[in-house]
Amino acid sequence: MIELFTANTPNGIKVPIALEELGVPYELKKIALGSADLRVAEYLQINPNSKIPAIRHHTGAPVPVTVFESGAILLYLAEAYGGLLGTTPVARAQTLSWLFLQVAGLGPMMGNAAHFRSRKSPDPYAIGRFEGEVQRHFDMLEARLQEVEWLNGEAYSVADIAHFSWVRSASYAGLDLKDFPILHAWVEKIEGRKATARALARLT
Ligand SMILES: N[C@@H](CCC(=O)N[C@@H](CS)C(=O)NCC(=O)O)C(=O)O
Repeated sequence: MIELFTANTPNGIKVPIALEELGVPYELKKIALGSADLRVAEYLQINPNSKIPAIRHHTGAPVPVTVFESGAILLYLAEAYGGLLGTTPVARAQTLSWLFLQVAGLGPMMGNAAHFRSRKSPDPYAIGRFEGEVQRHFDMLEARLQEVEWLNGEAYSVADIAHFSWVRSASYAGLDLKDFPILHAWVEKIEGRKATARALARLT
């Protein structure tokens, strides 16, 4: 059994979407961001970084497997349940490349863009820097999806799930998804998947 600690945020929705796609049952533990839940000793054993998402996988072994960081969890689940990774070495390598790009690139850039945009005294340099980086990532994704249907070039994967979760919230970084028609259509296609709908419904 998998316990999933998460919330309805861009990083938080990635894991339930993947679990629903893989058909893996999970016990949802909704965490209120900013609450003490993230800092209690039991949670720090699961994620010492005090963030969502995290999982505790009761595998039957004496000690459960704990995983934190959304990218690590997606990779763990894809390997454990045999899906969403790509079947050929070429596709698998592309899945890893685009997955790592999202967690190291688009996620932090959008998070910082949103942070600086929401400050009472906005810093034009910081906003310009992070919005510019987000624009660059969106342009890169638009170009990639002009060439392939899914980011790994083979099939829907954890790389799509990771990017989808942030791209659908383009407005956080002052962008309008309608300015990226291919990316927009890709987001609508993922929103239309039954697994996505089930995951989002459980979180609201
Ligand atoms: N790099 C982490 C980022 C996780 C993260 O920033 N989570 C946010 C929500 S999207 C959070 O837990 N915020 C609560 C807090 O910082 O107190 C990942 O990809 O999992």
